[in-house]
Amino acid sequence: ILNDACIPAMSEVGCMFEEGQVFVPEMLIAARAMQGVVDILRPHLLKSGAKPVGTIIIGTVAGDMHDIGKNLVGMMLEGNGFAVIDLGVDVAPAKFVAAVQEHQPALVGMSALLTTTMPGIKLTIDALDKAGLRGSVKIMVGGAPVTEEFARTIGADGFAPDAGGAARHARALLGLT
Ligand code: B1M
Repeated sequence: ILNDACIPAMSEVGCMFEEGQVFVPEMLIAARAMQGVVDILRPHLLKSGAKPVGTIIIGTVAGDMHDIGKNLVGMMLEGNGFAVIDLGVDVAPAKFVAAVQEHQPALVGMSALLTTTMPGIKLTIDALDKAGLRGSVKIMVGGAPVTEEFARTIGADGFAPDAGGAARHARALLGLT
């Protein structure tokens, strides 16, 4: 349902926005419709039977309000046995740092949907580094404009193009394959 219908439909909405055929209110309507679908699918996505295997903190970086993809990633991670702490959207580097200090997760996942907010991922990695926490967590990044090459350039440990890939990659990064 997500891969064959909802996600392609969202891409179509994005293209129409780029072409000036629809505007922010229509994008919001599309986002609400998708959230409605996700709410219905949630119990099915979470069915897995896996035991808790570690804690992961996720969030959308500073300045960025997009959360549908991040929420899906969170659900897939939960479905794969992780305890997920979701910091929400517009998460400043200092908030990621405080959450890592408090919860001591195995992995931090960051989402960015805007080219203008992608640098926020690097700023967060730098802040974790400065706080002496970079060595204690793996970092995975994603979001429509984020690429594997970008992830490598900014010093992340991993990148995943979609929610299913994020769950698989998180397990691999933590040696749980
Ligand atoms: Co926005 N928006 N938006 N928007 N919006 C995009 C991203 C855009 C590409 C549309 C376009 O122009 N074609 C464009 C960005 C252009 C750019 O940066 N180059 C854009 C813009 C410009 C804007 C505003 C600036 C518009 C304005 O106000 N003028 C504004 C910015 C607000 C802000 O954040 N500060 C804005 C606002 C909004 C809404 C609020 C209206 C709404 C978001 C609602 C919400 O999220 N609650 C919205 C929407 C819906 C979109 C599009 C249409 C759809 C995004 C989406 O939900 N996709 C989007 C167009 C597009 O992406 N084609 C667009 C479905 C979702 C399942 O996919 O998020 O990519 P995605 O997540 C995937 C993967 O990327 C991956 O897994 C997910 C599941 O498969 N993934 C990860 C995501 N995070 C991951 C993390 C991981 C691993 C994988 O590891 C941790």
